[in-house]
Amino acid sequence: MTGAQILIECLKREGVEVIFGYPGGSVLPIFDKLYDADIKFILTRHEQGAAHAADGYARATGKTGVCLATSGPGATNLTTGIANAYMDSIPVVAITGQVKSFLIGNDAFQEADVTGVTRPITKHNYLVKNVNDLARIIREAFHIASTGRPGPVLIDIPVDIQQKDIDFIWPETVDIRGYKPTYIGHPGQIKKAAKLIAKANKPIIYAGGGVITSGASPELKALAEKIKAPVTWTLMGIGCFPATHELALGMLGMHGTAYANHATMESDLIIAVGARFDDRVTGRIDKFAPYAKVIHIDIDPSSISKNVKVDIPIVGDARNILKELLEEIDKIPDTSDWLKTIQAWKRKHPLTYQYKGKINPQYVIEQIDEVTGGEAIIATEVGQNQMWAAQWYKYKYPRTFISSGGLGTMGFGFPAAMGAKVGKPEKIVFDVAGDGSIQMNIQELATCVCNKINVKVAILNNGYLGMVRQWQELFYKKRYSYTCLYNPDFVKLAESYGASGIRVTKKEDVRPAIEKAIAIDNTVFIDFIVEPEENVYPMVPAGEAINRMIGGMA
Ligand SMILES: Cc1ncc(C[n+]2csc(CCOP(=O)(O)OP(=O)(O)O)c2C)c(N)n1
Ligand SMILES: [Mg+2]
Repeated sequence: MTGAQILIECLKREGVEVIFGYPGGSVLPIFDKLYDADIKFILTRHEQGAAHAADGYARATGKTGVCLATSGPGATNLTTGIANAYMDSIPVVAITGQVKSFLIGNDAFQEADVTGVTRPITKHNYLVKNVNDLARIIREAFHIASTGRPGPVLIDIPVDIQQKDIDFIWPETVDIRGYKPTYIGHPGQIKKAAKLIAKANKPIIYAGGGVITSGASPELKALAEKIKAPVTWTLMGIGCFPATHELALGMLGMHGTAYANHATMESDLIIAVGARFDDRVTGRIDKFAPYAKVIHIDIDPSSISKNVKVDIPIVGDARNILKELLEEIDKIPDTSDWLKTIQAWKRKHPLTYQYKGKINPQYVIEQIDEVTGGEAIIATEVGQNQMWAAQWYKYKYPRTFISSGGLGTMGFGFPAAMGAKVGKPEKIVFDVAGDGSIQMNIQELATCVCNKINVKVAILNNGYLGMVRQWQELFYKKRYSYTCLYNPDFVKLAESYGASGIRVTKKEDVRPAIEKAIAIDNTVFIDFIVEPEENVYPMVPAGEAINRMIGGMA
């Protein structure tokens, strides 16, 4: 078999159902084999779209996403998508063509040092130098991407390696020296944690994306209910605990709820599960949760005590550890006063907004929630749209909120929604978009239409790079430096691609438009003309403690 055939055979054996990608000179042998392979290939219109689609597919399904691009510009176009998956710990295998082996380092046509470029943004990467290593490398790549703390792995394959003929040997097992993630938590640490929990009066569970990755939502819910602790979550943790649950506090941090931030600051015990105390969560670090002891459950030992000093670290898989912890806890703390205080905060300081004559973006999200009954998959772009989608939709299940957390990549949402829809065709998939962000990968309209990938894009069209404008309004004396947008006619633009477009300017038309968009059997852009200078509140100004919120509690 040739290297290209080996690649396709290995992908099939790894269970790959779909590849997102774009062709070019250095991957012609692979594309020739794809021509009649029984793996679905989706031709995106930009390699960045392919990387984000593979990422969105992985987030929605829990499987490893795969993208493929040619050498040089194809590969460098993947890099934002790779960095995005890296920051959010998403399993993606990126395959790139490379110039012929003997030309590497020669400034050959379309040569880029892709393993060099992607070293700091991949969990691991490979340049295949010998075709005999190819099958082993592919197996290792899938293993590394999907185990431990997941992440993207890149395989760079020179054209001559793709063409070389050898006997195919499938490595039955994977054994990588120096890579043995810990899954089982230390029993002594789990015992200590149980003891600390028994003594707490104001515990809080702080859950992150790791809960979703490890499939630990049922155990998390069982823990919260057993010890009667309120649960707050990060942007990446959205969906890990039902937003409608009485113990739910919503998201914490810069645009978290007032009660989540106050509960965190007042708590005497933080049980952190699969979260990493990101600066958008902690705010000013030396003022963060001054009374709290911290239990930190995480599969990545390098996350522990990185930002916040941890009293009881437990390294391992969140689901395993929560199961053990649940068995270990026999004494239940008395949290009744604590829950009463929090209930009062929740009643007094809910998320709110005011109607000023134009459509409120928050209202659009509420209506999408009501129409879909909280059952849709919601992808987002980055900016205000993302925060409103995080705040106002009531997520009930893991893997239903797909958003660029760590990297904050404008242009992620639309191709990610496309990938999610490919992985979960039975679901209604929305991309909640900004008028700025949507233009960063708008070319993927063609991919959606050609492949009948039916995605609904709700553009919260405020005519601004809204989140940046909000910072300029609040911290730069309203000097709106290059944040006002001149936009195309999104309805006509969608139609020109063969998609559908709806424009909505009045509040009473919001819900019917959402219903109509869902009923249309096509990709739809809904252009919601919203209040241009609406802000996302509450807001913790950068560098402040998280209970010092604008629009929060006094
Ligand atoms: C690729 C990229 N470039 C720049 C930024 C900085 N940035 C963050 S939010 C934002 C504005 C986004 O505008 P829009 O998509 O219209 O969303 P809105 O905030 O108005 O909802 C910008 C420019 C970014 N996050 N990503
Ligand atoms: Mg905008």
